[in-house]
Amino acid sequence: GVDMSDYTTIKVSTDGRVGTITLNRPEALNALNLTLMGEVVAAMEAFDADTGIGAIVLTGSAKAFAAGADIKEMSAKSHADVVNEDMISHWDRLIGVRTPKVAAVSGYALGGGCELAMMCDLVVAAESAKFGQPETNLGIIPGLGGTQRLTRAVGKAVAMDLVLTDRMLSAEEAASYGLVSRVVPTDDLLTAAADVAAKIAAKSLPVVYAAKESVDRAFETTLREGLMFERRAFHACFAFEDRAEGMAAFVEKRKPEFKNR
Ligand code: CO8
Repeated sequence: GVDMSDYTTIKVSTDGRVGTITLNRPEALNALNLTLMGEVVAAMEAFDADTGIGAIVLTGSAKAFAAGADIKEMSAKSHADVVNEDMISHWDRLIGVRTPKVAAVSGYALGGGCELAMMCDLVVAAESAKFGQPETNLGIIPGLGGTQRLTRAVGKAVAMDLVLTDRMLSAEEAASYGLVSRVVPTDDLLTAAADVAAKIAAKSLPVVYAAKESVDRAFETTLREGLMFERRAFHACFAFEDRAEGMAAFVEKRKPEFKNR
C-alpha cells in the first residue's frame, strides 16, 4: 500500500465510519491520469480492508468531479501502447471493493469521470452537475463502461444521445433518467453525501454487503437467478448476530447496536 501522506493527486480523510477520497488535480479538472488512477484504487482498497470504514465518499471539486481520462497523457499513445498498458483494467479493481461507494458529483462528470461515478454504488449530484460521454469528439469511444453502465442506467435512447452527440445531462435530467439518486443544492453536496454514507456505515457490514451484492446481481443475471441469489442471501442473514439484534431492538423500541463489523 501507498502511505496516505504520499498521495499527490487525491486527498483522503475519515470521519467516524465514513472514508472520503477527494480527487485533487484542479489544474486539469481532475483528469484521470495514471497516477490518480493508482492512488484512487489504492485508497479505495485500503478503506475496504478497514472494517472501521462502512462507506466511502468519492468526490471532486465544485467545478469538476472529473473531466475524463487525461487527454494529454493519452494523446501520444499507439494502439500497441494502450493494449499493452491496459490501463482501463486497473480501474476494474474498484468492482472488487465491497464497501459501498457514494459518488458526490459537482460540475463536470465527463467521459471517464462519468464512468467513474457510475462505478460507484450510488450517485448524489449537486444542482451544478453535468454528465456526458463526449469521447467521440476525440476519435475514441467510452472505454470504462460508458456504453454499458450508462445504457443500463438510463436506457438506450438517452445513452445513444449522450454517446453519439456529446450532449450533457443536467443533475435534474440525470435524476429523472435514473443515473443519480438525489439532487441537492451545490453548497450542500458534501454534507448530503456524508449523511448518505453515514447512514449506510451505521448498519451491519455483512448485511450491507449482502444487500449490495443482491442489487448488483440484477445487472448480471436473469430474474429467476437473481431472485434465487436474493433468497439465499436473505436466508443467510439469519446467521448474523446483527439480525437478532436488529429485530430485538425493534421489538424493544430502542436503537440497534450492531456488532458484526
Ligand atoms: N484531460 C487533460 N486535461 C484536461 C481535461 C482532460 N480530460 N479536461 C480539462 N483539462 C485541462 C485543460 O486542458 C485546461 O488545462 P490548461 O489550463 O493547461 O489549458 C484545464 O484542464 C481547464 O480546462 P478548460 O480550460 O478546458 O476549462 P473550461 O471550463 O473552458 O472547459 C470542459 C471545461 C468543457 C470540461 C473542457 O475542459 C473539456 O471539454 N474537457 C475535456 C472533456 C472530455 O473530452 N472528456 C473525455 C476524455 S476521454 C475519456 O474520458 C475516455 C475514457 C476511457 C477510459 C479511461 C479510463 C481512465
